[in-house]
Amino acid sequence: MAKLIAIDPFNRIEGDLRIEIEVDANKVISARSSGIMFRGFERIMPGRAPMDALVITPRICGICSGSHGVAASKALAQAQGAEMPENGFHMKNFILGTEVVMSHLSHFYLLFAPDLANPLYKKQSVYETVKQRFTAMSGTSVMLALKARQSTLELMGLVGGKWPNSLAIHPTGTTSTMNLSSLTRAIGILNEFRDFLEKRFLGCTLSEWLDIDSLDKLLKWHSNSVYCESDLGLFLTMCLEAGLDRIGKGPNRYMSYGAYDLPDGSTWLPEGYYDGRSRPFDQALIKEHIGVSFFRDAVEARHPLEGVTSPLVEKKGAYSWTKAPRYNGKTVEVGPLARMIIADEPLLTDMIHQLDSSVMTRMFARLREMCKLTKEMSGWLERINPNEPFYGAPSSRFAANGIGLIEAARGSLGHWMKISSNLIDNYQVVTPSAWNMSPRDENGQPGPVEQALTGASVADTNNPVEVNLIIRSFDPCMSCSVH
Ligand code: NFE
Ligand code: MG
Repeated sequence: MAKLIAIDPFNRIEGDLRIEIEVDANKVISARSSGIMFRGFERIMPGRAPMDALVITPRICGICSGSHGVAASKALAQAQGAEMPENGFHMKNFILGTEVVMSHLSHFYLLFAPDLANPLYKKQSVYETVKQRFTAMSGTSVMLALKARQSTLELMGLVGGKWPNSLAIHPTGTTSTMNLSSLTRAIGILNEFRDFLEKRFLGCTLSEWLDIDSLDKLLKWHSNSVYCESDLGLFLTMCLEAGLDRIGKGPNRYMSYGAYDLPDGSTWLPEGYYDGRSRPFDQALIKEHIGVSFFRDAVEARHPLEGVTSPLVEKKGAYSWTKAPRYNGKTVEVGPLARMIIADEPLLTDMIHQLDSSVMTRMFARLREMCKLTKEMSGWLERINPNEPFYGAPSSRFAANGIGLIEAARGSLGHWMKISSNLIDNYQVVTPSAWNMSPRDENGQPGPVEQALTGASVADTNNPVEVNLIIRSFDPCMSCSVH
């Protein structure tokens, strides 16, 4: 007989998540993901001056406030037709990059890896080492990662003035500036962080690691006794021995808004949609469904510019405060794996072809991105010119609506702002975790995590570690999800 298991609250994630799974003969036969609180940021915004978005929306989340700031600033810039000096691009990219790197590092060491020290994995050959390094709050690598995380916070202070909720991010650039001394300090801190990655996380240089461009080369790297003892090497051993390459298959449709705008109009990471083939991305195809979400509306699915946020606690059949965003009516996965596939990153593209989407590929994409970003960020620092402006003249005139689409740590983040008479008329936010943690849509299609859980084997229903790992591989943030 099927057994219903509710995990509520789900621990070691951002915000409050309830997961319900139905398990029959040790297999998950259905899953429900619920955002269990209403926060109402979209209700706070109407009637306010548009620039208030820079102060209010970062408060949606304690871990990705900079990302919301950058998205809001981009929406405002579009609404004003604002221009930004070159330094503004590099500063905002550096702030966003630092936040993403910090988030990926925290996710791996503080949120994800402690599950590998679960007694379920006692039989794995590296269990004792895993336990010693990754046990929550006391693992030897966890303690070093905390120190490395601290250095990313120092970087945030230097470049963004403070974190969380930097006030330096504006449509026309940043009100924080850098001089030779702060630039030198930032380069030093970034080098220290890189040192942690090379010595502890990778066991090889960043360049050696980034040169690995296929699964074959990854396995060859892993067969070297030096590398397989690094934290990443150990993680790979666990993935292969515990079968993390075979659980957590997502919808295999991926989306990225593209990110890290560059002064020449290009982006460092491309936008795109992938469903087995690369296709152009069109934001007009996004709609949010509310069929099983606690919201009232005469219309089931709307484009965010026309979005309505009207809470309805007693709604029959509803089980989540998260709306269900869909692209062209389809469930899509967002996040580092989506970004790496859409950017045609060689290692992840090969892994996805040979291994399919799984806990392992999703985690490797995130960790790959952390390393790629760390390298790229040095370049952005070098391009900052302390003798040039960081900030263009502000304006209080808003001639159009604004859409700010960026890639936050967990995936595609969009702010849609409708303006009338220089005031906000409607403000809709669609977060990465709304995409990945969404409940069913009006057509009954489960969200990506619900889908990834369905079909998973659970060895011990009293200790469903596989379920934890599948959910955590998406790095959910429910504060963002319900905003
Ligand atoms: Ni609250 Fe966030 C990121 C955003 S996830 S962490 O990354 O937006 O939905
Ligand atoms: Mg929203």
